Amino acid sequence: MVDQKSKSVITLEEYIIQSQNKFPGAKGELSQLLRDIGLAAKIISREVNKAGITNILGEDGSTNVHGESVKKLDLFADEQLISALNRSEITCMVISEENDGIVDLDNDGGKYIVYLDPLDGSSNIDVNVSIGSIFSIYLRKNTSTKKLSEDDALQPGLQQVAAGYVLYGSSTLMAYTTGVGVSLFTLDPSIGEFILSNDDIKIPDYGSIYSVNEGNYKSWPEGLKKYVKYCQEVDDETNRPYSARYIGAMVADVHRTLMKGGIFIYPDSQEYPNGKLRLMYECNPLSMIIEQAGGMAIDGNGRVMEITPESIHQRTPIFIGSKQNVMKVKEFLDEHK
Ligand code: AHM
Ligand code: MG
Repeated sequence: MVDQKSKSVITLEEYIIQSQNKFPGAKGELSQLLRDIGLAAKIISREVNKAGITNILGEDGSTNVHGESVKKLDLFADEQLISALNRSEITCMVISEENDGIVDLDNDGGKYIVYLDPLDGSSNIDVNVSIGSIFSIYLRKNTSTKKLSEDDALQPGLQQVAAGYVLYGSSTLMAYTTGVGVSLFTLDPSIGEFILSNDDIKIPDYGSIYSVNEGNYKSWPEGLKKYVKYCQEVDDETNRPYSARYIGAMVADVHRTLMKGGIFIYPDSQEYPNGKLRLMYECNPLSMIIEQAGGMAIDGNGRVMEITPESIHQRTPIFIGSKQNVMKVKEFLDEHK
């Protein structure tokens, strides 16, 4: 933890350097990588905030009011993040929701692999609701082989060396973990800097908010149907009925869960037998954040981060949030297997 008494305002850059100084011998590469992501986040945030004005919402190749051709915001975010990661030559490969295969950055000495969901919740863009960017960082497995392959990147979430997200909401914030707690920064647009707001954020052990797309109720597993009915029952002792909240952008729903407690669920269903959300660039990084904050993330059976991945875009069901809430839903799922 950084000594906050010595300084009232700490920027993301200062915080990363101070944190790195606690590990003598650290080469500063991961720190650089996090700073690069911070820079891309500021650029994306700027574009998100003027999306309506510049008509950036248009399809690829369309023309904005200034007669300039515009890109969809999710492709813009993808490009910004990849080019920021390419600056310092420490990332060898990127895997992104926007690209079918791996993106080889041609940095032969680069030892990091970065997974990205450049703009999560993109269906929210058109209606001015929160969206975010998610990242997950691994060390390259086979440094001896020159040619990069998906196999280098297929590692369980437990191997993540860092993970985090940027949320473009009523303000822009960035949360990340390197495996020693979760730090949260808020972007001050007047000075263009992320400012430390909390350097060891913890999720409440129990919360009374549940978050799931109830429109899919009919195709849910029986245990989940029963759990959601349980959430809606009246019981003063457990603060039920819970409130239902669903933004439709995982990063925003999970951020609220981190701050307020409760549970976010995207289950397996008849429509999506493996769930809808992506293991490598949605579920693993957000699971690492929530676990580092003291919460839990399971796929209905075991820990999300223990899943051995078989493909870079694979999906998984997820039940994530406050410990007591996740343990409760697991009881229901087990009972109705
Ligand atoms: P996206 O990354 O293409 O935006 O899709 C993933 C999003 C998640 O952010 C969100 O939790 C989920 O899809 C919402 O799905 P649904 O509309 O089925 O509830
Ligand atoms: Mg997404």
